[in-house]
Amino acid sequence: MTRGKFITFEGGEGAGKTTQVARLAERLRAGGIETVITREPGGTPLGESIREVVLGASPEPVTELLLFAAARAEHVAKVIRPALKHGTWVLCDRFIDSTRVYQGLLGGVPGDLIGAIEMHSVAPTFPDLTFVLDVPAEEGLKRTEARGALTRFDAEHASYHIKLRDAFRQAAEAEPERCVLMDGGRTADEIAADIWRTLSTRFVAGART
Ligand code: Z5A
Repeated sequence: MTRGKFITFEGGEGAGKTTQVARLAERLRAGGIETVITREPGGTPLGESIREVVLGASPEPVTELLLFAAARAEHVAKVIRPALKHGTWVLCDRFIDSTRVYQGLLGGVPGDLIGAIEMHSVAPTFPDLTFVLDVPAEEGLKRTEARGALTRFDAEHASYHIKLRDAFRQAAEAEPERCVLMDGGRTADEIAADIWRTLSTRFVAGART
């Protein structure tokens, strides 16, 4: 059985990750590729419980790191790895780059601690491809405000969102083989077409599309 592909979507609030995950899943399924959509924090019953706790409180960055890592370890072991082994493609809304950015680059948790935890909670199941959706902070905020129901992250002031955007760009630049920085300021249709083009180019040899 050919291993499925593991594709993650990253970016600041309102970048359009959830929208693009749904678009890509629809297209893959239409092409006969079994596809699972999942998200972080979450993805398992325990992970969803951790999501409620961590998004509802304001823990220290290191506490957040450990909570996100606990959710991720369960998610990788119980959902992502088995699906990939079965040949299913996995599309995940946020993953390791969110931790590297929010808890690491913005929260000040040392990168070597984050890396060590990844080795035990994720390795060797790293994403094959990561789309980092890049939108100006004010555009992302406008979108989340229009949608309502802000999280404590959304409610941070504008300067935080500018730093957040820069940090995601930095995270993408650190792993250019895996991460593709996408202009998320275009229409959802344009972004979806670009994602499909990139995916087709990357996986053309192994894809069953
Ligand atoms: N977090 C962390 O700190 N560390 C970690 O390791 C992990 C997470 C895994 C989870 O938030 C929070 O957890 C997150 C970081 C932290 N911070 N926040 N907030 P979440 O999952 O609840 O929220 P989110 O990931 O930011 O999702 P979001 O705000 O829903 O954004 P999105 O998924 O990128 O966007 P969307 O839902 O697709 O679109 C937002 C709105 O814009 C919606 O009304 C769309 O219809 C609209 N939209 C989408 N695309 C477009 C385009 N292209 N043009 C115009 N409008 C659009």
